Amino acid sequence: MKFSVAIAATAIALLPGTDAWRVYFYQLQNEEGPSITNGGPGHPGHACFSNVDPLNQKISSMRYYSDNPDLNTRCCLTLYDSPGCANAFPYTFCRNQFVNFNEINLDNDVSSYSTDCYYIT
Ligand SMILES: [Ca+2]
Repeated sequence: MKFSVAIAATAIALLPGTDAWRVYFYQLQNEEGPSITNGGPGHPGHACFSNVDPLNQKISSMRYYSDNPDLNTRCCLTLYDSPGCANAFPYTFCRNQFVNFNEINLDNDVSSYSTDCYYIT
């Protein structure tokens, strides 16, 4: 009995998106096609993720999870036109959401992204 409880707890801990910021980028609209994902604990501060290889200039949709309830932090995601977090697009994503990039004129254009995490007050 104790063993099965431990397995269940481990499975929940490994589920992405349940306890930290996480982003999924998809080559096609509506979360279809090849994808990449990344995430982190959401410690306060800024971080640049300098490329989206192998989907550079190919991303068409995004699923984003912003919060880490355990740390009480939230992360805002910024997208960039160029690698190395250069040439920011004028959009910041600070909540759980899904976006088809053609709806905001970013289809096949994103090349890097950054996070800015802070404590939710
Ligand atoms: Ca671009």
